[in-house]
Amino acid sequence: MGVLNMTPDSFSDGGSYFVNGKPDCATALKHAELMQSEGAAWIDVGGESTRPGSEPISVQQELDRVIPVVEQLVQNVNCKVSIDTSSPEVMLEAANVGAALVNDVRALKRSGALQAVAKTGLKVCLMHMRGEPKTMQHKPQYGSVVDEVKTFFEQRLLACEKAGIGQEKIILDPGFGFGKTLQHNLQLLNQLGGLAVRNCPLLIGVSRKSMIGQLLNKPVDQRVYGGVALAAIAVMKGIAFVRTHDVAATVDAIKIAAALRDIEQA
Ligand code: 9MG
Repeated sequence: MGVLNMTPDSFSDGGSYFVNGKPDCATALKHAELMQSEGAAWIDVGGESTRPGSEPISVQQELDRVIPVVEQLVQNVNCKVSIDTSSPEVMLEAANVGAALVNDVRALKRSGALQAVAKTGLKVCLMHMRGEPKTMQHKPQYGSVVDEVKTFFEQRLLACEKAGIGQEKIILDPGFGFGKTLQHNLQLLNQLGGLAVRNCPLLIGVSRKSMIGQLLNKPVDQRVYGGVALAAIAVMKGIAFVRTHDVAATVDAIKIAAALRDIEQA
């Protein structure tokens, strides 16, 4: 899953698809076509930054940033389109113009979000986040991060079931870097195989994140190899989807990891 952030302030690609301070569909489309040619099966379009410390934006701002782009991608790119949002209004509009998945870092906890996904029948990725982006990295604490994420998944699956969202529609994501220290992220990575709940596939997003910076002491623009290594390890541990800014390198690595994972034992 390739990342396309229609934001001026995301930590890695913020402002990349803005021209004269405005979101630009043509630049976004070009980058999506590149990611498709590099092997992306999905493009994840987001309009609100969720980096630590980021400020929320209005629903109208979010709609203006993402809906024209989702529409263009659905019509012109041979990838499925995912909408990265927590706002029910954006979910409904994105579904209207052809999005196939809702990627929600708040796991459909915002008022009306469960109902919006149930109404559209879209697939959904439910991500674990402790707190909100503005404050989530202020000393996050857990008894056992693995147990707490798993319990969270079970609770959100129950909420989805009650809202009429079928289990076959659901992907789960432990939310690397969302209210977690480096130790928490490493514990989750180590125990990825044990996080699966009710056979739902797992997705991870690690590319260019601060855990790579902390481990390698490298700035955002030098974290590709670290992200590729994490993606390969995650695939070896059974992950089904990888969300990444670095599609070409990640696709190569995960093909090799998947071949090794799936080899029949003699
Ligand atoms: C929007 N976004 C940023 N990081 C992410 C991650 O790790 N997973 C998912 N599902 N979405 C993310």
